[in-house]
Amino acid sequence: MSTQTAARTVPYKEKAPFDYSSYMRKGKLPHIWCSGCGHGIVLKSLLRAIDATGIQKDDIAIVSGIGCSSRTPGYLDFNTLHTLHGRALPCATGIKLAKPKLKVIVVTGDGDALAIGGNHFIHACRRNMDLTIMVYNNYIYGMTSGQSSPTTPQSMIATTARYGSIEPTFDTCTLAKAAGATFVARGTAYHAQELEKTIYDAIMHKGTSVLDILDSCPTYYGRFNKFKSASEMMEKIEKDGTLSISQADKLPPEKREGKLLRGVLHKSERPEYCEEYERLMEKAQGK
Ligand SMILES: Cc1ncc(C[n+]2csc(CCOP(=O)(O)OP(=O)(O)O)c2C)c(N)n1
Repeated sequence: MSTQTAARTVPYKEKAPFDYSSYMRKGKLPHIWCSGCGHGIVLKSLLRAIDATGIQKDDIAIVSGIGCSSRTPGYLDFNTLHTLHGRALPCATGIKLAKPKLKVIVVTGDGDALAIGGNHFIHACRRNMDLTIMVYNNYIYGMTSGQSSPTTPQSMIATTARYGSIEPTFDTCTLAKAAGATFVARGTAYHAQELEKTIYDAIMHKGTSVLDILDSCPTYYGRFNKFKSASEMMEKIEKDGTLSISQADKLPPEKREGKLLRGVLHKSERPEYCEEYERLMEKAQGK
């Protein structure tokens, strides 16, 4: 077999490099994230997805709680709100009710969304308000130095689980679907282009969309659990530990064992909360 690259029959479609800077508050840089952290990759996928929607910056609000991932809105040139730990969703709910025309995107960590904010999370899913909830799932509390979170896998080491966590984990997607979210998907920082498409679909969905985004914290989770490098960690967890739905469909059950699925896992239609609320107000006003 020839080792030469076959002549390219279809020419590359020249694409101008994406201009992230038009969406950034450059004065807020440098960012706080450690080298090897996946949060920056997710930020870039988010910006490309927003750009593809064609929604204007002023028509978008990005809301976060507290944590490394929750620092994202501070770097972005949209309407942004950095709130309290676990309270991104109630604040986002208030914004959406007051300004239903805004596209509200919530950026939250696994600790922020599913531990201290867990109750808000299930009720946001239940209401089906048009919110895009991006859970940056790095299996740990990154900002406060690696305590275990509701997604820390069993037997893995955290600051508060020195001999391995014994707690069963939440599966963000199963939880979101059970609580009533009408769009549930999973992506990873490793599969950045696929993630961009999934974020785009989530933003375009009317109703509560939840994205479980597998991400990495090499500084704490990686170091504690003896991953040799940030890239090894990403490859083992995000690349080898997941399968796209289309890949999984072609595999026998034993080859899918232990792998998390990527892609849109659930999609349904239900009345959106703000539209229902609008109807209720009209009824109350006798219209
Ligand atoms: C009420 C309250 N409790 C605890 C904290 C401390 N705290 C700040 S960030 C954080 C965890 C962040 O973890 P996560 O949400 O998973 O985001 P990551 O930093 O991993 O991106 C905690 C416990 C706080 N700021 N406020």
